[in-house]
Amino acid sequence: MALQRTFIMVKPDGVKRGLIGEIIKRFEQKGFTLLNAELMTINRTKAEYHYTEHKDKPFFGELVDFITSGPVFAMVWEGENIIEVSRLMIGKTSPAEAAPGTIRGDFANTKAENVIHGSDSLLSAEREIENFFGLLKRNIADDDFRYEDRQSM
Ligand code: IDP
Repeated sequence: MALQRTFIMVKPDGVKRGLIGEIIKRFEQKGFTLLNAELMTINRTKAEYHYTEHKDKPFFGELVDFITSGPVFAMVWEGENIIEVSRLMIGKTSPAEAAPGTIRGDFANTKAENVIHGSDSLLSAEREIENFFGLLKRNIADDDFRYEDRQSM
């Protein structure tokens, strides 16, 4: 088991549809710890850097247009094997393949506007957290206020 941090973002369609609370609820119920969160509208530079691995894909322009079209809810979550587990909770990219019970399986209708982003590796998580929150910004959650502590409250 490995304690990991990941970057999770409710995309503009998810924010507009009022899914922030539902998504936070699922991550909290799973026992993960929210370390930082902010509602923000990102510029094209931040969006292009975030999706840099897709810069040569035909849908890149459309993807950057979409992700900058309204506020996103950016979050840092921590938990055991959270990179792999959160990807399972999110579900496959395409709504036709996303299993019922996953976030995309339950809420997404299109491949482009699919409600939520989650880092796919430790390296991506580190890069994405830095892009959205910066290296120096302190985590909001206190080190001594973790899931384990809440169990006894
Ligand atoms: P992921 O979000 O499940 O990791 P990626 O393949 O990394 O999926 O793609 C990043 C995002 O790009 C997707 O979540 C989706 O919003 C968008 N995207 C992926 N494939 C397509 C496509 O074929 N058309 C339009 N948008 C796409």
